[in-house]
Amino acid sequence: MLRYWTAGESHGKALVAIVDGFPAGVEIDCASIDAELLRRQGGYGRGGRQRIETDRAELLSGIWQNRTIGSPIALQIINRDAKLERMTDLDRPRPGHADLAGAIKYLSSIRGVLERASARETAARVAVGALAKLLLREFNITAVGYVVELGGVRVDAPPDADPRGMVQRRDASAIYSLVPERDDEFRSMIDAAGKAGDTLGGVVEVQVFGVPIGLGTHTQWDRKLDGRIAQAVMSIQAIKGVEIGLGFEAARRPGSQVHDPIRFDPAVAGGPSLGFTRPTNNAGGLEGGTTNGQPVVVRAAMKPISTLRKPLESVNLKTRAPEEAAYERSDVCAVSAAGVIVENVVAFEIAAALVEKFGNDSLTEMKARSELYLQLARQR
Ligand code: EPS
Repeated sequence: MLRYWTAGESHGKALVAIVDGFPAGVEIDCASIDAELLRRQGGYGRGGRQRIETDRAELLSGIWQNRTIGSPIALQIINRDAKLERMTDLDRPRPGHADLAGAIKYLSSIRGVLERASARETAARVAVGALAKLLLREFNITAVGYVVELGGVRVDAPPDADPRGMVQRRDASAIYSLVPERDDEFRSMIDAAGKAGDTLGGVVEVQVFGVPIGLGTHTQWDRKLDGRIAQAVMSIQAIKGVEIGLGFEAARRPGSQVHDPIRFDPAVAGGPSLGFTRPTNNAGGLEGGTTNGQPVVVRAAMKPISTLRKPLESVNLKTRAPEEAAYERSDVCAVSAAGVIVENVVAFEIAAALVEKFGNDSLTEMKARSELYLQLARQR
């Protein structure tokens, strides 16, 4: 079982993660983990905090001579803005944040709640996902995340089955969409929202290429891979909706325009689909909670950041009298960052499913078992 936990407050000393069940023998590439952390800090519309931090993952255990050894991997990301002890409490909860529900539930300060609820925690999840990608790389599995909608405006790209081309276009875009030519339009929207003291949300999409047929299972509800992905993605700060493949659109179409016909092409029998091709991928690579050899497609809806410079109505928790919500430094738009976070969170769930199928002791055994399985599956 591959799993992880995170710890850390937004302005505490560090963010920490422990990854348990990571197979031995995977080569560690710290630069690729830090590159993901840098991407998470970027995207047009981020706030002042990102100018203070230079996030780097320091691996503290589970590695010897640059390879994993099968032990738990502990990592930390130091917070430069570690000023928690000097920070005061808030008395007016901000609508949309965990402030009100958290302070009541824990009979505590708002500060104690917001520091852990903050999306700063996603830096740890990105580092963990980037680590999982080093395992996926060994099986030629690639995850690509990008923005498909921002502030209610869609940014559709022509379909592309080549992850490298997608990554190139996404990395050329200031908002991490696949259409950098439209950046100016979105920059202006973000600028206008910022000037108005408002914030913008959006939708991000992740495609995972090269996933073999047969990860996950139909046999038990909590092992269905679509369900696991949905839980992992929904738990990301500010995410309010998750779709797989066509998602909600599937409910609006007749079955003949939803389900992906099955064909067989011996020319691609050596690939992850074992030759079973689909002219469409409306299922988003998952049928019956199991991968079907097509790319896994996940979309997530991010609400606009809840901290507004022009605050909404709230109540002073000391007096219960109406007052404006508190304001703390924040982003105008973090949808680009959400693209990076969802990409890495989904990558982790795919890696966990891979480990579940092929074992988590060593990469060598995983590869041998994967080969044997593919060989048996081709004969099925
Ligand atoms: C974030 C760090 C935070 C916020 C943001 C995300 O830093 P600070 O509170 O010091 O400005 O910028 O968090 C939120 C907007 C939120 O709602 O949680 C980060 O590193 O991503």
